[in-house]
Amino acid sequence: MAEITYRLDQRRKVLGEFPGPKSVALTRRRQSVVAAGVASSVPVYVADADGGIITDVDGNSFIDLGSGIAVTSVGASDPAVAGAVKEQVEHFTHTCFMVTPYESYIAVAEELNQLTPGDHEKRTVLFNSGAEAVENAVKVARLATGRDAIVAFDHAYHGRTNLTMALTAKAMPYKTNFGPFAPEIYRVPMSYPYREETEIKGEEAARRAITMMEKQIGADSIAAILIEPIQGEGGFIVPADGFLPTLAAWAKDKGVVFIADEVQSGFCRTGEWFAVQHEGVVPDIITMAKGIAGGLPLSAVTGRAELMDAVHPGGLGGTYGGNPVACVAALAAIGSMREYDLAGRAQNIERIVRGTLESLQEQLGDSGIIGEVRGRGAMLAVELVMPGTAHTTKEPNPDATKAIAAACLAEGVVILTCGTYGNVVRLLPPLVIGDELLQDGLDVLAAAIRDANSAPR
Ligand code: PLZ
Repeated sequence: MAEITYRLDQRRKVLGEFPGPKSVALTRRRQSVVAAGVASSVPVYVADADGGIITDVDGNSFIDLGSGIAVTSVGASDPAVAGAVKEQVEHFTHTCFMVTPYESYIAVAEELNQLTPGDHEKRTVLFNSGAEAVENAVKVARLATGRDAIVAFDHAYHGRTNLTMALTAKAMPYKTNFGPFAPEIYRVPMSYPYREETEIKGEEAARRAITMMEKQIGADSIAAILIEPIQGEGGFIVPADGFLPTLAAWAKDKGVVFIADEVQSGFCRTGEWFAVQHEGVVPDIITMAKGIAGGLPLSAVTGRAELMDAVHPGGLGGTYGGNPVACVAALAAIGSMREYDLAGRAQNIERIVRGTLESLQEQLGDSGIIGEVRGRGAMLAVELVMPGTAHTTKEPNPDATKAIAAACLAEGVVILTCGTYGNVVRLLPPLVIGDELLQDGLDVLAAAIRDANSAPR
């Protein structure tokens, strides 16, 4: 396997003042010009980024355990991506694939048709964002089936456009006061093993959702089931084994399109190319974005040829969809994933992270604040609960979660939170991060969790 080389020193460094004066000045400048609705979780401004490091305008170096929300899996300045982009922009930045098409779009479609699960005939269409991919997967499913209803799950996140807000579960900050929402969206229970009242197998959890679909919507009215195989924003929820395969089998039987939203979980993140592969599930349609193009905005919908090609010519598209710069970046990023075996590296990241966090959980014991350590590959999380509730009420602990993220940041570690209850710390390091740097970041996280655990209550 090829060795990864880095351009920036792969070490954490936080200077005295934090945030530094240049970042403080930029925050002030921003406040009078940037809309308040777009918030940033970290109060520093980026100067450079490479491998597992982000540097800021004041000379601090942070360990990146977020990858810009699971995007820069190959790093934020992968030489192959950077080279391909440079070369492309010197020729043409855009012509619009719907006007004067180009080869790289076709090459991305070839890659995705081959990489996504299942050996059936497939077709691909490209867009810019994850939300746009989800919107278009829904368009295809509705048109191909002639049905209206779309089923989404508790804790789901699918985007911020009107249709994808409707598909997203959490009100604040995503939906509150942004309605009215798109109609014909139905929500059914997810399999969330840690929070089930009594232990329930994946198949039973799927039956619970299926009964609801059959009784409250009617199978014949359902165009598609849309699901994140591992839920992202909702809390890195891994459904119980058997949940996804049971739903997929039911969908197949009822002529319901099974859409896997792999916007966050795709492209080696979970230790496989796609998270559905852990359970051998073959979706009819798969939505992709984030990790696909090394940081360039690109998204894709790949699906069964007969569904995708049901749409009339001109029915799908958009000015920038499959922009040529983003397409060559995707081809380069996918190349790097293969060259450096990033799926294998994600599995290695899981071993290292679990080694640290599971032993910490054991040390803190049943009365500690770690409710659960979960996830797959390099999509891992810690769910935090109130002291003494880990095995009883499992009362969420969003305050500790915020305190831990802030403590990590002050020590030079960028870490993200998520979860319906705001009580999950999630780890999404670039897959190219070095073992030592990752361990340093984890040690900082472990210390922050310990501190929160022993903080006065
Ligand atoms: N589907 C599964 O995770 C984006 C959103 C962050 P876009 N997740 C990060 C935020 O607060 O906006 C996401 C996802 C899944 C769809 C999306 C939407 O992708 O590229 O943000 O539109």
